[in-house]
Amino acid sequence: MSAPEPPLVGIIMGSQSDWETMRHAADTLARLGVAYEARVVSAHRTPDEMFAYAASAEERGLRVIIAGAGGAAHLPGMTASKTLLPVLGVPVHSAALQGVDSLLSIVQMPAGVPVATFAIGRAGAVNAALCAAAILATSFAPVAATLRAYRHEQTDTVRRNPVPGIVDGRPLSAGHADAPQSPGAPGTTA
Ligand code: RP5
Repeated sequence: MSAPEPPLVGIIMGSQSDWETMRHAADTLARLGVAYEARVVSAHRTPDEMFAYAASAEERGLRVIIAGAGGAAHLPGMTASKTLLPVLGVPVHSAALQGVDSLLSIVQMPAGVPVATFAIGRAGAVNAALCAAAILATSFAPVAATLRAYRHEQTDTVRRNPVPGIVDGRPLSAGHADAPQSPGAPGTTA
């Protein structure tokens, strides 16, 4: 049995409640064969752990950090302040303001410490993982190959299903639980 690969991507989130969103980043990295770790570290509930995580990330071998948070979402920016690694921020949907608060908190970093910001919710989590893979693909040829295959599969899925409401020969009603949210994306019927 071979030793598990050291993680290249760190997925962090401010609360256990964020996992429902952030698991889509984990699923996407797993599908692409990218080794990752996932942790709950909160900027305001466990600031010491958050600082230690960010400060040690580079020397532990991580190449990219994906940080998800909701509400007054300062985790991505605070993490970015303690590392030179690229930080990809995912705004988690919030009950009070539907994630617009999370989005604005993450995207409006003042000049000097960047956080790449993605869409609210699942789409942002999936795309943050794809972007992390694209960053890694510049150094790791196998990741580039897997990412290219993922794109081709996504394209093929759309071409194979040109009739609205019919996916792989099966009728799907709008809003049906099995309806694909985006062709080729993890966790869909594509
Ligand atoms: C943030 O507060 C977390 O990122 C989460 O999205 C939000 C709510 O956290 P819980 O009250 O559900 O733990 O820190």
